[in-house]
Amino acid sequence: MTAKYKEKYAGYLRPEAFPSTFCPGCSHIPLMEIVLDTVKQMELSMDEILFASGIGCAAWIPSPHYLADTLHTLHGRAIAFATGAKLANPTLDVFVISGDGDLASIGGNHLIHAARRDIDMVVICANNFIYGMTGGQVAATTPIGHKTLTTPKGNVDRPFDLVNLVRGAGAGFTARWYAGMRKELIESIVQAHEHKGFSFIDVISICPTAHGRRNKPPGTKKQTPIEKSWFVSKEDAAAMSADELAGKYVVGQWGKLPIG
Ligand SMILES: Cc1ncc(C[n+]2csc(CCOP(=O)(O)OP(=O)(O)O)c2C)c(N)n1
Ligand SMILES: [Mg+2]
Repeated sequence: MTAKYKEKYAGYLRPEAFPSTFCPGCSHIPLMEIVLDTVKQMELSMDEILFASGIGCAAWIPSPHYLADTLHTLHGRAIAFATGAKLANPTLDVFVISGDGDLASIGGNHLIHAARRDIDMVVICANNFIYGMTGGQVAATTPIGHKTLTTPKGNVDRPFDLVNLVRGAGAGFTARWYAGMRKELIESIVQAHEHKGFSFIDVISICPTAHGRRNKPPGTKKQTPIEKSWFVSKEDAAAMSADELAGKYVVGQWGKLPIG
């Protein structure tokens, strides 16, 4: 941690958590900073926020890095713990920051039911398409055809569209961005925090170590298949056919779906 970085995040990051365990090139790092930059911009006190996470590399974003109260919980159970904390202290600002495996695979039931019950919290999913921390096994978010530790010939199962899953379950605020879309992410985190009820942000995150190196385009040194052409705004997507949208990730913000 450089002196400049230490100064920038004094009161927000724990210097003793550095050097961090994140690999070089991991997008969980900019996401870790973007959430703090947004907290600063909103002038929220770190003393009045609870950050909950489960288990995984993404779960390390708040704990041990953030200088705040953190709940580093059981795998898949961050939302359950966060719900309990919110019920016990409704004035608490509750943020859950965890991975796609944690929130949507083992924790999928907690995710959809917290959305259905409209529990007032902000859930940020660092979605790197795999179980990164344990070596890169296939997850409920792995794109079709992508190679993982457990699908060496390519994943054959349809992945969850996390925004549509959570929106279908009842969430009133949902968004999806790539971790490099800093401005958009900050704006969505502000709006998610202002939204009274369940908010969910799907953040596509590069994992060079466990996902990128198995799926990099042939002939390049890039450690990820993720590129700008993957992302289509929801406005542009509205004019595209299902075939044109195959393999794309629609980015933007969405409100509540009507029941029925
Ligand atoms: C009950 C239980 N099952 C499995 C594990 C092993 N495990 C730890 S983290 C993890 C996956 C984490 O993936 P994700 O949430 O996507 O985070 P990432 O590491 O990709 O950022 C798994 C399967 C565990 N710790 N506990
Ligand atoms: Mg993951």
